[in-house]
Amino acid sequence: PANDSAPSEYVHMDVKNTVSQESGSSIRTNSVYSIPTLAFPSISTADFQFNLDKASDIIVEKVEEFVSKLGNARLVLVDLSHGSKILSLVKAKAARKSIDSKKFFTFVGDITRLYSQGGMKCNVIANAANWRLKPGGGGVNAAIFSAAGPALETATKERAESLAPGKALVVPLPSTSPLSIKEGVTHVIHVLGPNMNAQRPNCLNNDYVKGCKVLGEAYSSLFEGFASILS
Ligand code: AR6
Repeated sequence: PANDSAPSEYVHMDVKNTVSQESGSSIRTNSVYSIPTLAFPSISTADFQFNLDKASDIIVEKVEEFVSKLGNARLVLVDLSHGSKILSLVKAKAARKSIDSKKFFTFVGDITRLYSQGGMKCNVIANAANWRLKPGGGGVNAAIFSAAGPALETATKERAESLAPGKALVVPLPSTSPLSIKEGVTHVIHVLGPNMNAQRPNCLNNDYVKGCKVLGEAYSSLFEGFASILS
């Protein structure tokens, strides 16, 4: 299969819905691809070196808490490779809960190319940001700022100068941004997670009591930010 969990299942599900709702011939109709969807990376687990097992517990807990409050909207955890440990952990743990697999699933792909390469339109994407809300630095932050072009930095600056750990910032993406034009992204939500990497600012020095609290707050802020776009 081309992907980690859902594609064939959810595409089949979408095809059925589309045909019954619209008697449409193409599966690439707007109704299918405009299901409000938040794609998010695993916050803090790469450059910020947060423990994957603990992070996966928090992701599943927060998804379970929010997914039922989001109407027909979907949450999708994204990572770059089929070997992603965080995707495997989250998939396994989510399967043991009664989380609706149409509303939450994992997906392998570049978060800046989910529609053009993965065929999955996600109107909102989350970024694992740095506290200065600056481009670069590697990881998903560098990829998103680069794909979005300078419009994202300008739109971000208009809203905030910095971000505290556990907080999220919703930024509407100008329609001139390549991420809007090519991928259908309307908003980027910057999230700052807890940092366990001594080479990065505000290192928590393995304090996982604090770290788990801050990571939980980060996902709550992210999902509340997504809900605010939907309402
Ligand atoms: N598409 C999807 N997932 C990705 C992509 C991508 N293009 N690139 C990385 N990931 P990280 P953090 C996954 O390090 O740990 C930056 O320098 C990656 O495999 O981006 O929160 C910022 O400026 C991992 O699962 O974020 C901050 O200083 C997840 O995204 C710092 O890193 C998060 O990895 C934040 O570190």
